Amino acid sequence: MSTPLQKWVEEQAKLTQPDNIYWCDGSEEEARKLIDIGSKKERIGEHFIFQALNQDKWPNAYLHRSHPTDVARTEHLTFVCHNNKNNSGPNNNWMQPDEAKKLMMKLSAGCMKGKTMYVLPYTMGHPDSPYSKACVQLTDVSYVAVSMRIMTRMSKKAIDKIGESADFVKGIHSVGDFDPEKRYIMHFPDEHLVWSIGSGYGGNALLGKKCFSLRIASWLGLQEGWLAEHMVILGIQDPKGKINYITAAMPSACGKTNLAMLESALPGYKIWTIGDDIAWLNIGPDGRLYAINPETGLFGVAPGTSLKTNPNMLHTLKKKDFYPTLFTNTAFNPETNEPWWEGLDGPIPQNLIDWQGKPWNTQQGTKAAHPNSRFTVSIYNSPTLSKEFDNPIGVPISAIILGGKRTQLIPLVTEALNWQHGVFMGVRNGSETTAAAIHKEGILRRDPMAMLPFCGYNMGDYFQHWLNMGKRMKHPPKIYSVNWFRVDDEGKFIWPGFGENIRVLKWILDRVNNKVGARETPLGLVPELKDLDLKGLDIPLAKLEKLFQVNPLDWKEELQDIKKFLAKFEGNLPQEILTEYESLSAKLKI
Ligand code: GTP
Ligand code: SPV
Ligand code: MN
Repeated sequence: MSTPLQKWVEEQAKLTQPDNIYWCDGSEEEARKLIDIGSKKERIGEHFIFQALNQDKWPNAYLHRSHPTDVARTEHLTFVCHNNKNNSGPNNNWMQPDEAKKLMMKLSAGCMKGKTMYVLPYTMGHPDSPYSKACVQLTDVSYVAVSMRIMTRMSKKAIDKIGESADFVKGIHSVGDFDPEKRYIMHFPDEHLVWSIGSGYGGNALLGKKCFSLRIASWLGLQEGWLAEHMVILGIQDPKGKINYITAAMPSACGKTNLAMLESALPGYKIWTIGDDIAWLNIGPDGRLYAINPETGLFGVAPGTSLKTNPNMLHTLKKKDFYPTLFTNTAFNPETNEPWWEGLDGPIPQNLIDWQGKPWNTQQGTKAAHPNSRFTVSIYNSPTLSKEFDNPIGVPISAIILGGKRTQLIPLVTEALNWQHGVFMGVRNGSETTAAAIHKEGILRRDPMAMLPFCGYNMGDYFQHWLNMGKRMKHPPKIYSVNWFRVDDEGKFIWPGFGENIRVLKWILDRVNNKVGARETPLGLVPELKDLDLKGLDIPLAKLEKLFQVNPLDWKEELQDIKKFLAKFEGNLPQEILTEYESLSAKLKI
């Protein structure tokens, strides 16, 4: 007798027609075998899937070059297919589920011919955690199988957990022929199913990540009373050794990975990493909010990563004794057999090969590494890994930070007056767009809680869910907005960022622990400059003041933009959000 899982795999094999089916067990030996296959047999275009890098300098590291059109998430090809269109909301593309399935069946028929179907059993969250979920993904490319082994807990334990049940999280993935016209990432929230074709890129292809752990999980969270969020989780240790845990939501490529592994510029403070991208938040029996990171890997942006900006990441990437680390679409130095990207320490090497495998011409003004080139590395390699990482119930959260890339208007840090005010802060969150998704860079887009591309249901209902969660907590975390990216009149960042961000975190801890006061502005509470530890920094007073400036005249356009955005959710927008909007307008006297 076959189990529902086996039957499901057989059914998919009938449709996609692979030459072989291979059930992965997540072992190290198996990963070696997959790397070997990807280095010698499987190709994308003219390149093998994996190319071994300098093993002395970058132990167990491999370079992967994607199809040239397949370099970032494709939000316009991503659909959330609820039966009722309104449940998907104005924030998602929608297709009627039967119609979406018909389309996917057509595109998938025979798509694995001549290939191996890898069956990947994994859990998101520690298998012993009451919050973890058992999942199975199918894929037809070794790159995705190896990446999933780094990013998730892939093992037979997931199969044991599923047992005879038909209730497991299903992912069907094929790179198809990489045709961007036939590329779809389809979500079926009520069936716990993600079906993706035509892309091998992270968020489109590692289906445990954004597709399940945010889009589907956020929908589960709405029904079951928890939150799935695009957030970092970290512990901040103070000079007395006390550790407070916080989370931070920031849109893609806005600094989460850097914050999660921050090397403190203040003596006595230390950061402990729990997660750099996704948090699942549950209310504990003590009325506090607890966070787990469902992932086990870091899929981080390479450009800008250096010993200066993120030394802990460089140590993570170079650590011996774990297997393996992948670099995707970075440049390559053929003389030393090393990966390279813009912003890496040292002089720019001569004769670089660009991310597409062609000699890099410095005159052309192109980047050698793709701006969204990434590394995939195990979080267990990180020297800053928290000892609570595998704690099945997670860590209690004292503060939630909401951030984005705003060159104007938004102060370095602002504390919300209460939970509802903080939720509104998150709702009006915006960011200037980056290279992590395919769209024009540098344009302001509203991105509530950094979840706009990842909320698997109507965001109006999502705002209400946040408000409800606040009411259920006896000790809700305080909420803060941060912005590392405000610029001066010359367009230069005022705040040094990176390791110096600890100064802002210290103020947040001091507030959480009732050690300092604050100054009220129309937006909320900001630090008195005397309470912000600026020792050793050399920022002129006028610029410091600019970091916290709230000029009501500048806010006119911003308020109009917020209002326009809120109007999209009419019919599902909670009254409390409108009340907060009116209150902000009144405070700014606009
Ligand atoms: P995703 O993985 O896409 O979700 O991105 P992320 O939010 O983890 O972003 P990440 O930490 O990788 O940072 C993205 C870019 O922002 C990199 O180029 C960093 O160098 C830059 N960055 C990060 N922190 C700071 C900061 O404090 N100040 C400035 N100016 N830049 C920063
Ligand atoms: C992001 O874009 O927010 C990422 C990378 O973290 S991806 O896995 O593609 O979503
Ligand atoms: Mn992300």
